[in-house]
Amino acid sequence: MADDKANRGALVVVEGLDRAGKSSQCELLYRSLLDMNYKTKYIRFPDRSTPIGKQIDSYLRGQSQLDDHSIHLLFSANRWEVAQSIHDDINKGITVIVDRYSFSGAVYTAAKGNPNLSLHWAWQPEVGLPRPDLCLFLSISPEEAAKRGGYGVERYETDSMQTRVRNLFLSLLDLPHNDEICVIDAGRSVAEVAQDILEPVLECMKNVDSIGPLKK
Ligand code: DGP
Ligand code: NA
Ligand code: NA
Repeated sequence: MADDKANRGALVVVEGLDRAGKSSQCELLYRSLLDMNYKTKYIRFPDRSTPIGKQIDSYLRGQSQLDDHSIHLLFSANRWEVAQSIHDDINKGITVIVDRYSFSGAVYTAAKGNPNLSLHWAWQPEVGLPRPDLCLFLSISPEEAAKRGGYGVERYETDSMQTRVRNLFLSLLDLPHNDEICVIDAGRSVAEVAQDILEPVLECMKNVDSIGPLKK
C-alpha cells in the first residue's frame, strides 16, 4: 500500500520584506516543481479577491481607514477563509506555495509600535492555521532594498516601517518552535536565489509528516 506520508503535499511559505523578490521566486519555484511533475499550487496573502480581501486592498491603498486591531483580524480572517482548502489540497498530494503567511501577519502589525499590538498578541489569531512545513525567509538588507528602487504607494512601504518589520522578522527566527524557518540571502541574482530555494523545498517534500497547527 502507498505510504500516506509520501502522498501528502508540502506547505511551503515564502516570507520577507516588500521588494525582497517573493512573488518572482514563488513563480519560479512553482514552474520548477511543475516541470519536475509535482502537483503544485501557488497562492498569496492577502488574497484581495474575496470580500474580506477587498476591504484589505482598500485599506492598503489608503482608500479606507480601519482600527489597527480590526485590520489585523481581517488579514488573519483572510487566511482562515482558505485554511480548509489548503488542508484539502495538501492531503490530495498538492504542494502549496504561499506568498506571505502568518509571519507577515504578526510582524507587520507589531511593527506599528502600538504597545497594545505586541508580537504575542498579533500571533494569537494565527494559532491553529495549517503549520508550514518550511518557511523561506528572503532576507534583504535595507541597502540592497534601497537599490531596487522606490517603494510603491501602499501603506507600510516606508523605510521606517520596513526596518521595524525586518527586525521583528529576525526576532521570530529566535523562537524555539519556529525551526521550520530557513533564511535565504535574497540580495543576489534571481537565478542564484531560485537555486538556493529549490534545494530545501525538495528536501522538505521528501520528509513531510502529518500536518499540524501553528502553535501559541
Ligand atoms: P503584498 O501584496 O505581498 O505586497 O502585501 C501587501 C502589504 O500588506 C505588504 O506591505 C505586507 C502587508 N501584509 C501582508 N500580510 C499582512 C498581514 O497579515 N498583516 C498586516 N498587518 N500586513 C500584512
Ligand atoms: Na507590497
Ligand atoms: Na510580492
